[in-house]
Amino acid sequence: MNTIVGLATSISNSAVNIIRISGNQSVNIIEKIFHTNTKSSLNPNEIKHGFIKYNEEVFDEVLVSFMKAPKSYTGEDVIEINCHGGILVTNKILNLVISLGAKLAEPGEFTKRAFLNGKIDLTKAEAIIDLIYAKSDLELKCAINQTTGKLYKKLNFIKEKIVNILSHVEVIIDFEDEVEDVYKSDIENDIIKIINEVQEILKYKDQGVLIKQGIKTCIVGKPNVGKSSLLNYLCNEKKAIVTDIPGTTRDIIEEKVDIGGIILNLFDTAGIRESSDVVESIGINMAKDKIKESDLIFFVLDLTRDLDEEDFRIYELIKDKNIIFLLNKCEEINMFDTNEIFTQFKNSNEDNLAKISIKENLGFDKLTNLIKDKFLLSDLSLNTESIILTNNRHTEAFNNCLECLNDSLKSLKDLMPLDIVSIDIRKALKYIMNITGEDINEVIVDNIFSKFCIGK
Ligand SMILES: Nc1nc2c(ncn2[C@@H]2O[C@H](COP(=O)(O)OP(=O)(O)OP(=O)(O)O)[C@@H](O)[C@H]2O)c(=O)[nH]1
Ligand SMILES: [Mg+2]
Repeated sequence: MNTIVGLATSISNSAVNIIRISGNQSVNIIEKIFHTNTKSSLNPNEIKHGFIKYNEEVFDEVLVSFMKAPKSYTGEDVIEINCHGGILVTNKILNLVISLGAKLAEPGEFTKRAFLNGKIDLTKAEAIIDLIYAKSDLELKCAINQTTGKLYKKLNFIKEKIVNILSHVEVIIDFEDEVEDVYKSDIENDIIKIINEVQEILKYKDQGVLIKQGIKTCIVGKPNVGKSSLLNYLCNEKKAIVTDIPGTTRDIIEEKVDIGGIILNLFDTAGIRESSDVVESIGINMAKDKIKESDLIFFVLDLTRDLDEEDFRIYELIKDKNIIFLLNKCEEINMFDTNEIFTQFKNSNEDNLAKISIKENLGFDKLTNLIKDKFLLSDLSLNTESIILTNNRHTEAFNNCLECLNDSLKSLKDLMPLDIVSIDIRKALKYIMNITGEDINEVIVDNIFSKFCIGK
């Protein structure tokens, strides 16, 4: 494999930049350009002070470290040059290293080499991408769990169990006619145990998707209840126009916000009412479409006005969705109370309702808890023991594995020949090995690493 070079830090004017070189030419290249006053050469796991110099030109004063193969991130000889963080100086050193034979690294190429050299499995590599791009505490927690190898250990455990079942099945295949039912029932029990393990891992898959992609949340209500004020409050910025004129918002305004470590993809919509205004009506129809594709609806009601037909009509549009009722402007004189809400809107209850005041910053802790409870995220934020699948590739493979295990169990119960049973168990094993990258095609590997940033 050729030697690669990349910038491990971002290219901007900063205190320090780190240029990383990996491959069997790294030491050769650095020896040509690194000059130090000390007599000893660059030893593994040591940082040395000196200058980058070539053809009498001094490029920069630097610190250089050396990690010798296989004890490095990539498993190859790795050199890191800590240079000053100027864009020009960094680029000059980078180009110098390239001119001496290194190739500019592709995005993710360092980590891909770590994987190909057996330093990490694919789940850890993917966790590193997730860690870099995590947008919320919960997402970060899931990624860290995965980098520590929790998922990998579980996968190995399942793999071992499946291999055991498979050898058991194959040993008795040849003697099938004489095999006593007790052996078959042993196999059946073992398969059931693995099915339970896989189901346990898949338990929080929906939460995983929400943690990674955010909860699509549509703010809905009649005009002037405070929908845009809510969006602005939650994203801590004046993104949407707020006025006391009903019908202010027309377009849908989208913002990502973090509420208590959970990401919401928030949509502010036009207040829904009968309107003869062409532009407003288009906005209202867009709001109705957005409702359909949302995971959660914030139904905003205005406590300073009586409930009316407009509120009831909107409820008809959203009643089958996941709703949180937000009774806004609670710091003012309230024209109705929660009991009236419970009477008028049949899906409402204490667990999906909060009185809030955007003006006085009231009720938002309750709102955070309601969201967590609704999506079973409260347990997860406390319980770091659970494996939460946030990666679609893993979820899909586990689902396929489960299907194969169920098929094998069915064949066994239907008294099918054992080689049929073993085909499905083999397939299940393949899916597990697919997740760790032990059995995976090259195109998928390239695709995974292309999502990395440059220099990682
Ligand atoms: N007293 C009080 N007024 C509020 C509160 N939240 C919002 N308002 C006011 O309510 C009015 C309407 O706010 P908006 O956020 O524009 O309402 P909207 O629901 O987006 O209205 P449309 O875009 O017309 O559908 C503004 O005058 C806000 O200042 C609150 O908590 N208390
Ligand atoms: Mg608005």
